[in-house]
Amino acid sequence: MGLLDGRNALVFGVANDHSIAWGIAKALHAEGAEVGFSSVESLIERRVRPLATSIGSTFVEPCDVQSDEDIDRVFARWGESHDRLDILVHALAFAKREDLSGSFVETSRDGFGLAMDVSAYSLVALSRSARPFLRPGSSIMTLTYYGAEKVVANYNVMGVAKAALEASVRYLAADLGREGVRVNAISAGPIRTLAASGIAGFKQLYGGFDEIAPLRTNITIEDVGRSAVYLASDLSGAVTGEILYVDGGFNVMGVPTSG
Ligand code: NAD
Ligand code: 0WE
Repeated sequence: MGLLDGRNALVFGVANDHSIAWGIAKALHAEGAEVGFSSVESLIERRVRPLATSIGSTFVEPCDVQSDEDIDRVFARWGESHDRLDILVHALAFAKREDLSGSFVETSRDGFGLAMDVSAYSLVALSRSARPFLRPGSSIMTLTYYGAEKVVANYNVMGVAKAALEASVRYLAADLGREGVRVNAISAGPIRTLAASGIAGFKQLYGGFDEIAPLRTNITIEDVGRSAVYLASDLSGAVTGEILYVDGGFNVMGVPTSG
């Protein structure tokens, strides 16, 4: 008996086996959910398909979330084999590398728009396309980061995009609540994924994290996966519009305790 027996899920954002999206997919599957995947085309055959196959998934569709056509096609394909969607996972973000270091004040109009489009607007677009498939009890979730609310060095335009994403979670929750659909975000502590590799200052940030967080440990994709099961399941049936911190308590600290 799993918490998600008989449910299906569509997970956007797997790049490889270090991806938070993969940690979530594994955890949903372990509780009995059937999981479909969507990722950017270039990753599908080499990276995503083998992972999908390993948990018995056959639905694997390419999608660049900047394209309305791509989004429409993924949900049209979903509709060919499914009459509903119980769990929608949005675990993707992008900003130009040059906008993730140096001064935020230097952010270009173009770079600002790109980060907002891929990292925030895409949740609205995916939620709208998913809507015909959503039922009372369906759950939408996205991934955010502390840099949305406090300044984190170098996170820059992504912090602004995550602030827009978190506000979008609240507005979507208000819109979809009357249909019994819940919308929440997980604010995860730093994890060494593809998106975190090669980031200026990430090593420093990651290094100090386990000395400051109350639980004194780094966060894993399995930690995020277990909390995602809660948000996907009826255990969180009265929870919507929330930001759930999966950060070992890091965000509650003001002046860190020494030792
Ligand atoms: P990741 O690199 O494994 O995943 C990011 C995904 O975004 C990739 O699969 C990439 O293909 C996808 N993506 C980028 N542009 C896209 C586009 N135009 N269309 C479709 N997909 C696109 O890294 P991750 O750390 O697992 O990131 C997943 C989510 O978690 C992101 O929203 C990220 O901001 C968030 N997050 C990450 C951390 C961390 O420390 N790693 C912490 C908190 C939140
Ligand atoms: O949301 C993120 C990272 C998102 C991300 C990562 C990249 C790297 C490669 C978005 N766009 C790109 N573009 C690229 O070209 N995180 C929460 C991880 C992260 O990123 C940071 C962090 C943390 C934590 C950037 C600076 C400082 C801290």
